[in-house]
Amino acid sequence: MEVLVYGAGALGSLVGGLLARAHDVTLVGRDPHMRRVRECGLRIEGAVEAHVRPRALTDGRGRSADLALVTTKAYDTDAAARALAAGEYGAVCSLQNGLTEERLVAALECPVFAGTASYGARLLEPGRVRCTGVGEVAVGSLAGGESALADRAVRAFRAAGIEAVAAADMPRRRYEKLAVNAGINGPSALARVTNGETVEGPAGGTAREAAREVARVARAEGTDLTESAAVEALESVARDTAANRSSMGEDVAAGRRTEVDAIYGSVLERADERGVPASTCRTLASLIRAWEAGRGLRTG
Ligand code: KPL
Repeated sequence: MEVLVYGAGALGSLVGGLLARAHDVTLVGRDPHMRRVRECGLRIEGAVEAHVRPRALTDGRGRSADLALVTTKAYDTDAAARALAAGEYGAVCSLQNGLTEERLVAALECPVFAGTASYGARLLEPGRVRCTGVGEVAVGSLAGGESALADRAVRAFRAAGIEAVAAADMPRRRYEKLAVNAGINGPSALARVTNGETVEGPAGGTAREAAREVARVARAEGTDLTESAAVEALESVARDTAANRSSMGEDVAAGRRTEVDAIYGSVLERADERGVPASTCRTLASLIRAWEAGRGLRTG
């Protein structure tokens, strides 16, 4: 199968690299990482080891593939959508944080799937990615239910040795992932602690309340996610990734823009539309946005 991975950061490089063990893979990312992959291949280390030679491009416009995976930061979704709209794909699947798929649907004519990936990944240096935890990729239709195309994507992941499931309950999974991100990412970035310390330490109450708020928003939107299920998912991810720093924690530590709008913005937009109180998510969003504004990282 031909697969294009748009956004060769840590997760995109790991998933794309693993897929390259069985498929014809094109990574789209930035130099110097792409240059090194072109020259020396991509080395995967840690929980899975491999050395693969995917195609590596810095411009992904006008390409074609059976499947495109979008793994950019959520704030780059519109740029990814524009580039993909200039090409031809059998299906597009997002593996991003936040509720980004609707923006892809608006820009693309091919089927768009939602995906979640619980593999841990860290980019060590150009051309080298570490797998910090073997997880699972879930692919499913945005509206829920079975889909032959999603099944095909799942078979492609499995053929490359990636744990993958077709998720008929994708609407619930998307909100569960959003609850985990809302619970871990903001508190861990503000307190500068690991995922485990976020949920088990003094910020644990804040993390759990943020996850519960997302569950209330999900239910107001017609998706059946209970508060206890959201908290259980939060605790389980925090346990499985206890020693890791969240992506927002890494962004803040590196002085980079965060995914605050895609994570908390998505929650607050829907909470406001439905009249659901979400004071914890609102506070976390305002603090992260204040941090970004103080560093000139916000445009609006
Ligand atoms: O997705 C994540 C992130 O860091 O962005 C996890 C590890 C699940 C924490 O929210």
